[in-house]
Amino acid sequence: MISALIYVVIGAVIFVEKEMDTIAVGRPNPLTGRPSVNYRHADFDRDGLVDIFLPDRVLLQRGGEFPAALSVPLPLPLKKPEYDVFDSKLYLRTGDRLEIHRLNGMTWERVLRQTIAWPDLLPGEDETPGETGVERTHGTLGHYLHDLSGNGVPEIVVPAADGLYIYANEGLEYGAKHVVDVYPSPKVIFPERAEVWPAQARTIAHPPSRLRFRLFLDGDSVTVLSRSADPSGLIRHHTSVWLLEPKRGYQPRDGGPATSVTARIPAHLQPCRLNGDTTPDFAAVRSHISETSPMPQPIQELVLTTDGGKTLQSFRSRSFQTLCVLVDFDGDGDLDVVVESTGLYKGGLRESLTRSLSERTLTHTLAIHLQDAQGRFSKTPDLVQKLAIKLARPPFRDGPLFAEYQNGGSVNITGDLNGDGKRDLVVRTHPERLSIYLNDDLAFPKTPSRTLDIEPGARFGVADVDGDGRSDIVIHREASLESGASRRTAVYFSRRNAP
Ligand SMILES: [Ca+2]
Ligand SMILES: [Ca+2]
Ligand SMILES: [Ca+2]
Ligand SMILES: [Ca+2]
Repeated sequence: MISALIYVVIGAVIFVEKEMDTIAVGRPNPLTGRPSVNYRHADFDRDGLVDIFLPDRVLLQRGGEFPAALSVPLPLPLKKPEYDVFDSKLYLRTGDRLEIHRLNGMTWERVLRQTIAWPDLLPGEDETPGETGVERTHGTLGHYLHDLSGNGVPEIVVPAADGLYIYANEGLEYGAKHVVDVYPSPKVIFPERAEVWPAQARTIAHPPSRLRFRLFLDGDSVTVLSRSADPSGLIRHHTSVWLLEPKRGYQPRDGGPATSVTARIPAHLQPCRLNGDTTPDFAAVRSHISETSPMPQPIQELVLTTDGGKTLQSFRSRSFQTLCVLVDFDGDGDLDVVVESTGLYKGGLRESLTRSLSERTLTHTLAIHLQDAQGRFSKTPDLVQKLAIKLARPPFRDGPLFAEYQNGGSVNITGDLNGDGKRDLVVRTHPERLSIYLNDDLAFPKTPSRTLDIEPGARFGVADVDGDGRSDIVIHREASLESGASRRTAVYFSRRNAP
């Protein structure tokens, strides 16, 4: 990790650049705006500063920096352990073993090592080496520690085919498992029609059953979300909330779960959380090519409901795929709708073609529809920002930059760069420039607050790398095979510009 320092000043924000090749930031979840990252945060050395938890090492923080000398490899007793962290302690689940380590200075001190019979892997969980045939030697970051009993010591929860396996800490070690059955009943899938002739072809298939649901743990409650199909092709979502009783072997409280069922909604809508109330929300974004106009045009449509499917709201725009359609733009805790549209197809066929063949600048519009306290999204946008995105060549002849634009990779509204709770905008407005627009009282300035340089071949992401509540900008430069250089990642840490 080479640490180069570049200070870039924008208003109340300074960017400090660091080379951090171990950090990877991918596309955000389009329905939450949360970036996908290869790390988590935890304070392993208990100094009150957030450290970076990677699948093979911990990067300790010292005053906003992650010095190379304070990169601590994770203990690796066997191949592929699943790591988790609770209260600064590192847990390793592997083979038939559990270990707990604590960081003492720069060394891991083992505080527990015991054998445990873990349940068999669920079908579909991969145990085989990757496609390259090279077995992965480092571990993965898991989420199996949950403090169900609320006593400050986590239970280990592992979903298995026959129920939820819960292992509780019983003083020195983790004790016997408790199998808790909170799963919905499996549905029978009827087999294809069987041949009756010739006799050799006759077989009786045992109808396979299928179980598909989602589980959420929160304190001592387990929420199970499952769906049932309707002859109409629509779907009902069922929610069961079980309360576990740690004192009774973690069995669910008598009287069964609290249940609710949604109205019938289109099958492609996914459960998500759009606001803080207890009614489940659903949303989906879909893209298709409209053939009704002389020139085929990309259309994106967002459909969502915040009242359990009773009413649907939809937003449709002429747009390629966008990065994210829901973010909490104003920081009130409720997600707001982002509608982007491209100016590439404006006007008639002739104008669109001329633009594709000869113009290097794309016009792009971003519109925000805020969610109100009743869970409704405003019909007319609360904010409209027009952007000009310059490519290296006209779209028809452009390569990677137009492809990036079509993938939604040029415009990112998921970050909060100055930590005020309001989303800020990062746009590649030029092949070699990122423009940053700070959200000032729910408005963006016409010209960027500041710009950062970026190579044409690099891609950018936005995520809070150091866990200070301010999003940082991450630039990944792809490796060039000829030069033999490995991928290089620069993190532009957002810092408060102290007067
Ligand atoms: Ca720390
Ligand atoms: Ca909001
Ligand atoms: Ca902000
Ligand atoms: Ca940050």
